[in-house]
Amino acid sequence: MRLHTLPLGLALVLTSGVAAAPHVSNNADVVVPNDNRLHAGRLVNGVLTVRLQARTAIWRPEGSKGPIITTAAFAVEGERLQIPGPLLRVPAGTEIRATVHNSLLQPMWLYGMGNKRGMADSVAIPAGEDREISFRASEPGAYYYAARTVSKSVVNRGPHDSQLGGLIIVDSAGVRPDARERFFAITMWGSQDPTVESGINANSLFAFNGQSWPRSERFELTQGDSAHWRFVNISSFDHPLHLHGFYFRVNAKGDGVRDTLYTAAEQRMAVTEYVAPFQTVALSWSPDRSGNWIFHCHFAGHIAASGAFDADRTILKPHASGLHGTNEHRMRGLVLQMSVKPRGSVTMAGNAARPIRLIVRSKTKVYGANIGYSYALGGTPDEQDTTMKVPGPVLELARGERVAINIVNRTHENAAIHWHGIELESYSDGVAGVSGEGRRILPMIPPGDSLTVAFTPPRAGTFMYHSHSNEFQQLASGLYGAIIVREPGATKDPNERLIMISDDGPILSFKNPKDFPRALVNGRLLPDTMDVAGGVTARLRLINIRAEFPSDVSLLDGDKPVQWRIVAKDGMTATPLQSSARAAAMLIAPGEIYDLEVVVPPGAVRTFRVALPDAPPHLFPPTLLTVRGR
Ligand SMILES: [Cu+2]
Repeated sequence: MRLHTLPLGLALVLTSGVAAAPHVSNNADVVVPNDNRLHAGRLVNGVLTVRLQARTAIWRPEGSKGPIITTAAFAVEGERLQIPGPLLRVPAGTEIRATVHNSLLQPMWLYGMGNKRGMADSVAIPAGEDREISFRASEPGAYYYAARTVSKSVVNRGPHDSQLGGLIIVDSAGVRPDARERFFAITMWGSQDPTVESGINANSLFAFNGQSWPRSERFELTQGDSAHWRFVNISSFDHPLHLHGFYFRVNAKGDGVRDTLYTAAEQRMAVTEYVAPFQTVALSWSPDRSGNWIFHCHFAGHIAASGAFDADRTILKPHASGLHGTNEHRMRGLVLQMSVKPRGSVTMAGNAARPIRLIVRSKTKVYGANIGYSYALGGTPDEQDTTMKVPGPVLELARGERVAINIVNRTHENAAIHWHGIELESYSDGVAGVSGEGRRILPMIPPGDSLTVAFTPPRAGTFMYHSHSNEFQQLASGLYGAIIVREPGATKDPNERLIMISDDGPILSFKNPKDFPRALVNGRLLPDTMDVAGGVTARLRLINIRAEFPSDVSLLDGDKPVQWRIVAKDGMTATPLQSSARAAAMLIAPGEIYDLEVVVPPGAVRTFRVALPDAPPHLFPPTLLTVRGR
């Protein structure tokens, strides 16, 4: 089963929330965020006994200053409610005997507690009643339980039901669990607000373990440590999870029914991993550089600052929402911060660096009435071009050659640039208020100002740069470009081509998915024909930097996918298993990068198709690029 969110899904989720009757709570229960370090219940002689209860309470995912949300959640009976719900963690083979009490005013359907696991099991619990559930946790892995009341589907749950769920972690029998391993539930709360243009209630937000940035958990690591993180996505949305500065290894992936632990040959390295609703993923990574770093969802709306959805996008004036008037990055939602202490002395690279001047501009009435942005290289004719053309210039870098990039902000608001996928020093990483260490923290670049950052790319491959400020608007409206790092002395391969997928302007409203921006390919809705040498291997460097949407991409002969090979993912050389020839059709999420090899015979014509997943083509026309073998 493939589950996506999608624009359509979003509309559905928010709509299903409107009809939800508010549950009235008799007590002043306040939810406790659950960091999933302590498990619930009593384990005796291979049986875990636990009593759970669903109630309604107040949730403050951003602490005492943020939104006050009333929602249903789970508790250990008689204790305070938790988001996510109490952790059930047992060795494989354990029998779990749960008594679940439904203290809500509606009947509840509970999923994931049963021998079949995931959506395959459900139990109905009438309002005010108990059910006893017994099942065996037979297979090691990460799973979930999740419930719905007024929502028709547990996958597309409305706001009131959206926090009804928790993690089930099954450890291998006889193996001492790794105490360093951490577990994260991803949840979302959101509802409609028909009085604002975006249609989204300004309190809508996403959370890791019940907390939204800047309240989400902070991690202290030391250079050379390793972190082992499992994510269980019990939100109705997909999330491309992105790590700054380092690669992570993907160790396991699951769907709630089965958790597949990868063999050494199946493990893969990435900086962005796409997690569909009710999927699970196990990642590990090791910081070999010190400083502050973030791990976040690459959907701009899932880390959007308060006020971002309904900002005025027509006037070149910083508005009053607080989006721009700060030296910090006012993200919110799915962001974790890690601070890595140096081990021993820190050696910084020298100052000799190739200078690059990168200018950031903005202009009104580029996307209809709305502002457009673009990058231009200083000293090139593009600097005089005021059409705000996209993508930005390709930055051609050499492995091991230090570059010093002077970022010149000629826009009307703060600027910050992230060098996505590059293993660099923290300060240069581009997250204002976070990147850097000690007292040397990267600031925002205010309008009219400039800042120089330097880094030495250690790896040849395809990467990108993009805005890390007001992303919900700036990513969809022009601030992105490719980085190609080559081996020292290597010249451009005549058979390589760049395919960059982006947005044709900002998302103004979620009310009508038909109004969503379409996908641009290399800055065009109707891209020029791309000629490649016939009969020889061409390398396609494919990047998705849409703000909010994954893309189904395929290379078609007529309507049938041809074969291609994935030779790199996120700039890292692919494993032998990844790079075997396969049908040329896959999903690429925002923040993902693939290098693909394909052969187009002489005289043959292929179509590179970029479509919104699971969306009817007559409402969401795909963007088509003709590729011709010469
Ligand atoms: Cu997300």
